[in-house]
Amino acid sequence: MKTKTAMITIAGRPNVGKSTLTNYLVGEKIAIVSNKPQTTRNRICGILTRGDTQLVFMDTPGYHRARTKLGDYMVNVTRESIADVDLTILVVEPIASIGPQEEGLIEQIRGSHCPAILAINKIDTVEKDTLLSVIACYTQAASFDAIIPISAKTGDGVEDLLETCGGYAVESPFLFPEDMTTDQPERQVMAEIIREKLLWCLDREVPHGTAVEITKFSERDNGIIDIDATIYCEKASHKGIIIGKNGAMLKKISSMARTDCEKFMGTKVYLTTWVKVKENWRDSDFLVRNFGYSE
Ligand SMILES: Nc1nc2c(ncn2[C@@H]2O[C@H](COP(=O)(O)OP(=O)(O)OP(=O)(O)O)[C@@H](O)[C@H]2O)c(=O)[nH]1
Ligand SMILES: [Mg+2]
Repeated sequence: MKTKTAMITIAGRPNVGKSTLTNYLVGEKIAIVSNKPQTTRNRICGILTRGDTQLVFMDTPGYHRARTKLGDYMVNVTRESIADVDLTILVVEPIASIGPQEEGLIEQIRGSHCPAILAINKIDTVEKDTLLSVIACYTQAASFDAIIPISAKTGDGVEDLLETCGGYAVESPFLFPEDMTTDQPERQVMAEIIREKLLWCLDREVPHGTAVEITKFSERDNGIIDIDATIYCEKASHKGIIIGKNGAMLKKISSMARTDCEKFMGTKVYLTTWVKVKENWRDSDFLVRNFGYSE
């Protein structure tokens, strides 16, 4: 069988729904999602193989003005992911005005000389008139190969998007096994699941200043998996918030995380969590790298 593949970058400002879209495209939850900006910190690869075509989607951190070393890293990941791919999907909110983040990304896409399409997401939240004005606004601003309105939440338009993506596939052997949906090691998925629950349960700077390290990941003879995880935060006061009164918050976070870890692993998981402080780690080159945020 002659096979085809395409490397496709999914870019956009924070919180537009890139990770939600990635999950919908590959049909499995492989990227964490939250209602807070800057959820994704690394390039997350999502793979979809259908018939003779393999599409490799790269979910990227939301493009923003970096204020920490971690932010610098995230913005760099996005920048590098746009260069040299078969296609970039720029995901935007259904808003008829173009912000500096979109302008910056459009500029980079242009510089890459790679094809790009626009996905206007969250169309489940707007009226048709608004959508038309968004389309008009972006049509004027840049020349995309296609503009496709979608809802990553309901799946509306996603099949259209997939079909369009397929058109950019080029003859090549498959890059990953056919049943693979992500290239992330299981450990990393577990750490990300815990970070997602931190984002869901905590407010303001607290979850943004966390990093999760899996210190133990082992399987018993009966299939049960033991996971030890350390949650790092930036301040002693944050540690108190994460643990909560009588440990209630940490218990809630761990229990939510365990449910998802079990779903992903397909087996029973024992999860033990600790909280430690690493003062302002997001501004330390060494610690940012140490927590896995490096090329
Ligand atoms: N109503 C609606 N909400 C959506 C849709 N897509 C995503 N969302 C919501 O938008 C929020 C952000 O989604 P994410 O997928 O985490 O966004 P992201 O672009 O990956 O964000 P970063 O990783 O921070 O850059 C979440 O609350 C999602 O549930 C959509 O099509 N419709
Ligand atoms: Mg994301």
